[in-house]
Amino acid sequence: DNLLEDAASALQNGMIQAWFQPQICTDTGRVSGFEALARWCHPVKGMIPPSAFLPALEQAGLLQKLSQVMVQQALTAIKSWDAAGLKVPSVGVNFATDELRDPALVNRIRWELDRFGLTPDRLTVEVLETVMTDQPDEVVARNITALGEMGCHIDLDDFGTGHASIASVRRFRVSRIKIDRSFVTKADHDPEQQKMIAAILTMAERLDLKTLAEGVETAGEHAFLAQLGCDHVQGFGIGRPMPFDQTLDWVINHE
Ligand code: G
Ligand code: G
Ligand code: MN
Ligand code: NA
Repeated sequence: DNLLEDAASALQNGMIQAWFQPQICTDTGRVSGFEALARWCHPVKGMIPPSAFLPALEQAGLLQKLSQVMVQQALTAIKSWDAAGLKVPSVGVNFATDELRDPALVNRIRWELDRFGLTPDRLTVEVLETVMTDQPDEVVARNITALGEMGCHIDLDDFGTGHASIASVRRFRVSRIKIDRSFVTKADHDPEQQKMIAAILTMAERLDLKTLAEGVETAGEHAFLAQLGCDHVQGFGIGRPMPFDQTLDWVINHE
């Protein structure tokens, strides 16, 4: 249909862009990274969110092309921040399970990093918890492990909503879990939320996993998470996803 064709040509024509949402280290208050999020800037309809066009790209078989574009834009952003003397350790890119099935994925990412002259630790690969079942797809498992061994950070996205086994979290060398925002909402005053977050943070610490809380909207939530030792925070209360050209001022004003 129309959306399918439009989304495909938007991707080919560079109309789908990475926006960047900041992530903060709770200890130092400094920027620890950005998450790259796809945005379709439509000339007539305005900004179209991923929920509206990801299924179309998937149907068109273009998810691999999307992650290629997102990685390139993420690495371009890092080069610009570096050139401006801003410290942004790493950028996260989201990978759908289908994209992780690509046998050429690891070589392509290695090639892109080389081309940009960047070390693998500058790229964080975000994978969904649903990928990490007890019987993961062999290619997917091999790709994630190889990316981790190469030196990329592996973020487990939406943690707490899926069914990742602890065994697979370790086997895949996950570096950090992103605690889903459903746990973070009202975490400054709701005792049930606080219990679950405390349990997740304790588990992560015992397993040597870093932690990031998603969907942090209030100063109270931020303070509670910092107090419990959550390593990083991300959310509208810190900064909304923004186009690249706003990120430099954002980092300068923040630091
Ligand atoms: O940006 P927003 O909150 O609307 O994102 C909605 C969903 O789309 C999130 O689950 C996010 O992970 C996903 N998403 C955003 N950008 C990308 C992308 O470049 N690739 C993939 N596979 N998913 C993305
Ligand atoms: O699934 P993933 O974590 O990749 O999705 C990230 C999505 O969450 C993005 O679409 C982003 O716009 C959204 N998001 C980020 N911070 C907040 C927040 O503080 N509140 C809400 N409601 N959504 C957020
Ligand atoms: Mn994500
Ligand atoms: Na998430």
